[in-house]
Amino acid sequence: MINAETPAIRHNWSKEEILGLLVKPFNDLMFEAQTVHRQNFKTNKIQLSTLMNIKTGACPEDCAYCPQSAHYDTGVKGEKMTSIADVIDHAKKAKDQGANRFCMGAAWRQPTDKNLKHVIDMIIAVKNLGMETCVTLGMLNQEQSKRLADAGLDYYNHNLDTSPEYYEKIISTRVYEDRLNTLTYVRDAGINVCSGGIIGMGENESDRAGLIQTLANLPIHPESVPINMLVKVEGTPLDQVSDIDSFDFIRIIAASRIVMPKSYIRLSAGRNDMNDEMQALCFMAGANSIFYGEKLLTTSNPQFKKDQSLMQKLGIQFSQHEIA
Ligand code: SAM
Ligand code: DTB
Ligand code: SF4
Repeated sequence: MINAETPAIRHNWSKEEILGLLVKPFNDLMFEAQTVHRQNFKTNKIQLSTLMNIKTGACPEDCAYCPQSAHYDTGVKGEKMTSIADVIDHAKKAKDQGANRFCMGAAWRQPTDKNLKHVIDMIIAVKNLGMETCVTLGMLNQEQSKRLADAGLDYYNHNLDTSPEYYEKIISTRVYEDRLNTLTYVRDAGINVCSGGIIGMGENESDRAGLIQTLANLPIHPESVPINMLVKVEGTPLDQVSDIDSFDFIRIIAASRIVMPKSYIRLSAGRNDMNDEMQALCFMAGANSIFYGEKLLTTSNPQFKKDQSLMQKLGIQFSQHEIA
């Protein structure tokens, strides 16, 4: 622990302040982020979430990054919902490998009430294995959020994805306000909020700052903030977008850590395109969670063994008790 006064949690960040963080000399930014990290979390420990797609493809939404949208020809076929037995199998394997949270995703705009009943059965089955649960099912209304809370759901993932201004360049089938409303219903129902975004979709520096600012100025910070690096999938409108500079991505992690000091910052999609050194710098910048398991939803993620070896090299432990 660094012996410094812990600054108050703020919800009034200006875009200029966040842009100011993003252009600091790299080492100064890293030092500040690591200091904030050590004031709020145990060092050398990360939280592990394993993902499973419980409903693949044929999604009516047109999110320009997404291989599961029915609007693009990506080779991902629409499938029926998976069975509970399959979910239990995957969750057991994830637990055996050391994950403490199991996240189930569905390619829906919004679940129907019948869909939700199946998901609730899955949540109960995974909780019975002693794991934390997270689901990401698209937009929810108040009533659906309450049903999930009553089932004992621990986290709901719903990403803001980008800045309010850039959003309409990425999705036309819903508006930013819809996303914010879902986050409000989830928060009000008493479920932990998991919300972050994607970097590398052709957005500019101001959009990146705008995403972090919107997350940091929510009335309560999301407990979990996934920062995804775009996985470019052939057939999506973004498959030819230019690569993001690695240092710019690491800076986003550091700025997120500084403005949301008590949130878990998850180094999310895109790790297969990062070398060990880049990931190590992301952990130094304050990332303390990863998606752990060979697959994300439809694309690949590092093998369990590869992550275990990286954590060993870095002296990082998998733990459920990371709060200082
Ligand atoms: N359909 C639901 C929804 O959109 O909320 C849940 C599943 S959706 C695939 C969950 C999140 O995955 C998206 O909000 C987005 O942030 C992320 N995602 C999807 N495709 C991605 C890609 N190609 N690269 C990085 N992140 C991606
Ligand atoms: C999140 O922020 N990233 C995850 C999870 N939440 C659901 C999904 C990443 C998906 C990457 C593309 C794919 O595998 O389809
Ligand atoms: Fe559908 Fe979610 Fe993909 Fe958008 S991100 S197309 S809502 S699965």
